[in-house]
Amino acid sequence: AKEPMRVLVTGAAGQIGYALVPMIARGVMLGADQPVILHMLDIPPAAEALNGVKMELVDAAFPLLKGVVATTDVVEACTGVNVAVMVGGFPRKEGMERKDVMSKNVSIYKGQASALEAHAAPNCKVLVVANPANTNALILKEFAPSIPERNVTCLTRLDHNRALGQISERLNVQVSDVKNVIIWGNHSSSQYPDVNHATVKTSSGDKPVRELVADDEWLNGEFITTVQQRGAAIIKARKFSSALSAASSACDHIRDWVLGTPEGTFVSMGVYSDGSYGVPAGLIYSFPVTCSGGEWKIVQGLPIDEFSRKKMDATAQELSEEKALAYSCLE
Ligand code: NAX
Repeated sequence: AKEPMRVLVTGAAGQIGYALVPMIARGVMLGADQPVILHMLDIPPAAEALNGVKMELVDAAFPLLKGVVATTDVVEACTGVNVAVMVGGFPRKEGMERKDVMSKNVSIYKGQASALEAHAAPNCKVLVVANPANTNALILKEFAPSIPERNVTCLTRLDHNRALGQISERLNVQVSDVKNVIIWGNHSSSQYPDVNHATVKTSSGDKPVRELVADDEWLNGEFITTVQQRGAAIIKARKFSSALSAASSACDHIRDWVLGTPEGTFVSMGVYSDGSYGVPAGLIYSFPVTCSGGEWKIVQGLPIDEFSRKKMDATAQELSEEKALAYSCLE
């Protein structure tokens, strides 16, 4: 039998946490043969709720779940973890300035970076979900210099999956037959959902999405805005933000990273830019990646047209501004 892996979920008493921890305990994230020990962190006002989640995990009697740590102590939470899913953060409240929200999150991510650096297992893989996800991940990377930069990522897989979902609905095909959409850039409404390399599996082989949809106006317009604005549409409908889809895509992100992407398929991950595709190095930016042996690699050599170039640059620009704002909070 495999040794259990320790998985940290911060913000575990929140709504994404509530959807995510049972998925992890059922093997959705790391595989049906991989035992797990869950480490759940939240802040003192949520301690009682967190304990309630722990009670439910016990009650669910998950065969793969070999232990649960529920704590408000960041050091205890981070100790020995192999995977860290950072869902906790400070949400933007009505009337708050961008800088104030940024400042709260910078201080949270700076502190949690140090705890992970000092106490996590070597080679711990980190996924930041909490917004502003790319910039929180960047701060975490900066303040955990001994964690390899390739190990710090942020979630844009939800946006990626939303794009697959929109194409599948439009063409009335199975979502599992659609692949290779790309989310470029920030997990914000400036992101660029790109279908130029996406295909659909048909009885006569893989066909380009552009050819099958045959409506560039929709693909360059409503499709993009629907994906960009999907989070807001969910809030409007549900009165709460996306939780089950966020949790599911966080599992997809880690599973593909650890266990690999299928041959010929790429996925979107927010990773530390090395300057690929003319994206400024030193930003956490969402790229198309393939994964193998526990490592991601940016897909190289995709042709980029002028329309895409502009959108990729605009979201990079927004990330550079967020980075500057985050750094100004450190002064
Ligand atoms: P909730 O407010 O339900 O839960 C957040 C939890 O984090 C709360 O229990 C809170 O007590 C806890 N928390 C706050 N500060 C903490 C700290 N310093 N350490 C540990 N825990 C702390 O929000 P939820 O709907 O679960 O969303 C969580 C985060 O995910 C938000 O930042 C949200 O914006 C972000 N999202 C990111 C998505 C993505 O695709 N990257 C999509 C979904 C979601 O909107």
